[in-house]
Amino acid sequence: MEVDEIGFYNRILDYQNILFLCHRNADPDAIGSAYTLAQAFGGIVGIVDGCNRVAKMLINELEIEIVNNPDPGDYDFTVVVDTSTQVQLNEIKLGKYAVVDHHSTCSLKDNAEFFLYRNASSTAEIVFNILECMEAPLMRKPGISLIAGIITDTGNFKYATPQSFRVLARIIEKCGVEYGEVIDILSSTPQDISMRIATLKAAMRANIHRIDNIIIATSIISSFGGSAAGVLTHIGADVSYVGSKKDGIIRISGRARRSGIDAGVNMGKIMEEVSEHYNGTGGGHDGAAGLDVIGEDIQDVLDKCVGVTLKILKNTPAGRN
Ligand SMILES: [Mn+2]
Repeated sequence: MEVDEIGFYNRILDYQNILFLCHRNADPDAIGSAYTLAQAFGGIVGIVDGCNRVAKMLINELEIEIVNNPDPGDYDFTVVVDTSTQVQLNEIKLGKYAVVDHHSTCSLKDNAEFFLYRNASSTAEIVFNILECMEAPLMRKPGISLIAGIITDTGNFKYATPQSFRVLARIIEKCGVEYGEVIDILSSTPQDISMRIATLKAAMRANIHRIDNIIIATSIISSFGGSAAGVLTHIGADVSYVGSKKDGIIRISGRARRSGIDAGVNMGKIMEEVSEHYNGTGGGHDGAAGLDVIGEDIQDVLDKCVGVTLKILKNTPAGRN
């Protein structure tokens, strides 16, 4: 059942001992949203299969208590945060659960007791709106975590909407945190040396496809595909796809710059379409998305991504400029 912010908090209040569960490789949006909800309603933040570099920093800096690979059976209720598919929770068995999410394709909501979906640029914005509806205060640490979630999920405001800025301003007013404090925390995150090497390799091995003024870059590395895809769009690609393979699962991370999005590219939709072709799962946002499929040939999946992208670009006026 779909609920609004008020419906969401009224229902949550019925439960105690709640697990606020993040998607695998949890990012600051997932951690910040889960942490803020756990602080407001009582409960604990759960993560499956670790979290990303910036999220780890946030957990240390804010001393967020987390439980690794929790069993939802140990809790009265689970709230799945910032997560759209069961695959993103690995094979964890959910009992009764609710969902709060901002991904346009969210299959988890089908079996949820209730769900709150908003077309927002981050789950953090939705969580803040829940708190505002409750007229609940926002403490410093949850405030910092929500701001970090908005900054990272909007790609440093590249994909921000007017609403992202409005919510950010209200969070700053409410929790008394300086925006610069959060920037300091985020920028002090050291970059892992293996990540820097992977990113350089991705650039070195990149294949480039050009259609008029749009450049699509693809590459294959063994890990850090998401950051590498981001870097490829920073150094010149309008659209990038980086593939890697682990335990027979091919994972592709895709990124698009504003120029790519304006030319008609929607990474979330492309990843969904390509993943369906291979009976896998995929999705995400306009500018950042990913897919997981079972298979052997990474290049074949990358070629399919490029094929779908070219088809879109050929059919839109911007792509023919
Ligand atoms: Mn998110």
